[in-house]
Amino acid sequence: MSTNGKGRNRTSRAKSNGSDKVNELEVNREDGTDQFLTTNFGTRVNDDQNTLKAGERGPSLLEDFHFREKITHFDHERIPERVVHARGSGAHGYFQVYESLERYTKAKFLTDPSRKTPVFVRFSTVAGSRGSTDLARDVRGFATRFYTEEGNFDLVGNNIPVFFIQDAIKFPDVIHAVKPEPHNEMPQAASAHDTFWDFISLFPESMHMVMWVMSDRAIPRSYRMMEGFGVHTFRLVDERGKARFVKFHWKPLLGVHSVLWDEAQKISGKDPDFHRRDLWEAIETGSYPEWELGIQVVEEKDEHKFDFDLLDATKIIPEEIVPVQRVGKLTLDRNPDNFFAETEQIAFHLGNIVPGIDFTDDPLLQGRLFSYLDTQLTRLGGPNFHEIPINRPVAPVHNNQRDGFMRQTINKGRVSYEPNSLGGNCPFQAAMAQGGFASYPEPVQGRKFRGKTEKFFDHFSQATLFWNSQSDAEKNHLVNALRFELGKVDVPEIRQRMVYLLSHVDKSLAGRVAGYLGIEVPSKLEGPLNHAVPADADPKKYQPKRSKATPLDRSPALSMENTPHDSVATRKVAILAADGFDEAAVKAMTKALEAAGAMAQIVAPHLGTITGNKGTKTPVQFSFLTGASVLFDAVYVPGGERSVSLLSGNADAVHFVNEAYKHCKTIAASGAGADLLRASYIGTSNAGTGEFSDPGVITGTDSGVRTVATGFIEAMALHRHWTREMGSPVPA
Ligand code: HDE
Repeated sequence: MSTNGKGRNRTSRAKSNGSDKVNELEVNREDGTDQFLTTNFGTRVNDDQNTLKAGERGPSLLEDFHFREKITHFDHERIPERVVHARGSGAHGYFQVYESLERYTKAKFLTDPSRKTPVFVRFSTVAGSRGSTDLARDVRGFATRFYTEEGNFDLVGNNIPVFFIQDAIKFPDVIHAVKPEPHNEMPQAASAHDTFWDFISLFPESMHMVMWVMSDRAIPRSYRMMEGFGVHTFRLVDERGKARFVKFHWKPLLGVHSVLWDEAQKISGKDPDFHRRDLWEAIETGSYPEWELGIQVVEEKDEHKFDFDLLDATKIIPEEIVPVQRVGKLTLDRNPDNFFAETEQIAFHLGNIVPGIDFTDDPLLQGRLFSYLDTQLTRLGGPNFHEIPINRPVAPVHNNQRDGFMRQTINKGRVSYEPNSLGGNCPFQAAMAQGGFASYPEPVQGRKFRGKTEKFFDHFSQATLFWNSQSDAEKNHLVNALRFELGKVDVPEIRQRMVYLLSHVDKSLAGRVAGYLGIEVPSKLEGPLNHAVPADADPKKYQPKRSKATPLDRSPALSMENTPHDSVATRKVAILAADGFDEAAVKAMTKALEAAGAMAQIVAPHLGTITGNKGTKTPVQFSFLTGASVLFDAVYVPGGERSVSLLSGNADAVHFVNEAYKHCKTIAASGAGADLLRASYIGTSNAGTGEFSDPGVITGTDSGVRTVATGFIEAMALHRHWTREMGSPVPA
C-alpha cells in the first residue's frame, strides 16, 4: 500500500541514519517557488483577482469553478481542536540509545546503538484552546513518536510524573472542571476558577498532582528545560519473554528551569507564543534541544514491595529508591515545514507500540488505550488518519482494512480478508521471531470489580513528600500559586474545603494559604473528605489513608534546585544601550556570552541603529516597546556616559531593570552602566550606598568588562537569585 509509491512497500530496509522519516515525507512536500498557480486539479489559473461575472457590473456566475473551489476549500480549513492539549508545538529529531538494552527489552530501537530512530515530539498545554497563551499555569504535554523500523512507538507523556486521577473514568470530570466554565466560557487556559477547585476539593486523590501543578514546574522557562515522564508503569520485555516494570523519564540537558508567576502573566501579554518561538528559534539557530531517556526498572518479583501501588498513576517511584538509568538521547533538529500538516495532524496513541514494550493494568493507562484512537475519528474526520504523512510509520503497512473517508491507499488484488486462498493467504501473520507483536502473557484472575485496592487510597504521603522536598523559594512559589488560584474562587465553601485538604498535606502550607485568604484552617469539616464514592459503597472505605511506612522524608530529585546550574547555553541577554554606548565593552561582552553559548540582543529606545562612542552604527534588535525584560534571562548595561544618561531618563529602561531585578535575574553593568542600576530600585535597595552587594548583580569597569563577563556568566548559570524575593517586594 502506498501513496508515494517509493519505499513504503520495502520489506527489507537500509539502516536508518535518522532521516528515514524525512525522506518518507519528501513526496508530500509542496513548494510553489517558480511554479504556476493552479487549481487543485492542475489547471493553470489565469486570473486570481476577479470572480467571473455576467456583464461588467453583473452577478457572479456559478460556472466560476476556480472561485468555488477556492472558497469551498477555505470554508473547510478548520478541524476540531484537540479536546485537551489543543495548544502545542512540535519538532522533528532523532533518538539514539547509548548501549544495547537487550538485558531488558527486544525493541530494536533500544538495542541498536548505531541506529538513529526518527522522532516527532509535540509539547502542549492541557486546558487552553489552540490560540491560548503558552505561559498558562498548567501541565505540559510531552508526546514523543518514535518512527521505529518495527512500527510507531508513541510515548505520550507529560512534564509532571503523576496525574490528577487514578482511573480513566474520571477524566471527563477533571477536564470539564478545569476547562472554561460552560455558562460563560471563562476563564481561558486557567485553573484559577471555581469549578476546578470545587472538583479538587471533593477529590483528594488529586492532591499529589495539585502540589506539582502549583509548583514552578507548571510555568516552564522553555519546553527545552522541562523533564518528561511516561507517568504510567509500563513493561519492558526481553528476547526470552521476561518482563520487568519500567517508568520512562526525559531529562533535559539544559536542566529544569521555570519562570515566576508574575513573569508568566506578563509574557502571556508580551509574547503568548513564547514557548513556541523559543523552540522554533533554538532549532533554527542550531541549538538543538536535547534530553536523555531515563528508565527506572523494577523486577516483577518486587511489584508489591512499595508502600504505593505501581499501577497508581498518582504516585512516583522516588529516584532515591529506584535510580533513573540514562540510556539514550533525544535530539530535536528540524522544525516542521507546515504546522497544520505535521504538528496539528499528528495523532498520538498509546496503542502504537512495538515488540519489547508492553502495557500494565494501570486503570488510567487502560482507559487511554481506548481514548486516543477514538478521539482522532472526530478530529481528523474518519478512520484513515494513519495515512496522513506525519502519522505514517516508516515500517511497511499491509493489512485487510479498507475504504472509508479520504482513503489514499490503492490496495491491489481481490482479497481483503484472512484466511484466503485467492491471495496466497497474504498478508500473513508474523511469528514472534519474525517481529510479530505478542502481548505479554500476564496472568489475570478474579471477579469483575469496580473499585480500588487499599494502597490506592494513600492520597497524601507523596503530596507531603513533594512539599518537604522543595527549597524555601519553591515552597514560597507554591504557596503563592495556591493563594492566587484559591483567591480567584468565589464560593467560600470551596476555599474552606481546599485549605482543609491542604492541612492533610502540611499544616504550615495550609496555614499560609488560609492566612492569605483571610480564613481559618478548619480542624474538621462536615461530610467525608473524599466525595468520589460509589452509590452503594461504604464511604469509610473510600476515605484517604496515609501509608504507615513512609520510606523517605524528602526526595532531592523532586526539587528544581538540584537540577544542573552550570550552563548559560541558549540563554537570552538584553543589552540596554542608547547612542554613545561603550562599543568596546559591548563587543567584549557579546563575545564572552556567545563563547558561553548565550545570545545577546540590543534593546534601545528606538529601532534601527544606535551609534556607539566610536561612531559605529549598531543594529538594534528590540525597542523598549517591542522588547521586555520578561522575554530575557539576564540584563547587561554597558558604559558610555551619554547612553547611560539617556537610559536613566527613560522610564521604560528603568522599569526594564526593576522588573529583571524583581524576577531575580542576573544583572551586570560596566562603567557608567552602574548609574542606570542606581537610578532603578536596586539603588534604593542598597540604602543609597551606591554599592552593589545583591546576589546576581555584577558591576565593574568598562575596561575590565571581561571580569564582569566572567562573573555575569557564572551568576546567570544559577538561573535566578531567589534570595532577593525574601526582601521587600520590588515595585515593577
Ligand atoms: Fe491524554 N488525551 N488522556 N493524557 N494526552 C489526549 O488525544 C486522555 C493523560 C497527553 O500532542 C487526547 O489526540 C484520557 C495522561 C498528551 O497530540 C485524548 C486520559 C497523560 C496529549 C486524551 C488522559 C496524557 C494528550 C486529546 C485519562 C500523561 C497530547 C487529543 C485516562 C501521561 C498529545 C488527542 C498531542 C491528548 C485522553 C490522561 C498526555 C482525548 C482519557 C495521564 C501529551 O485522547
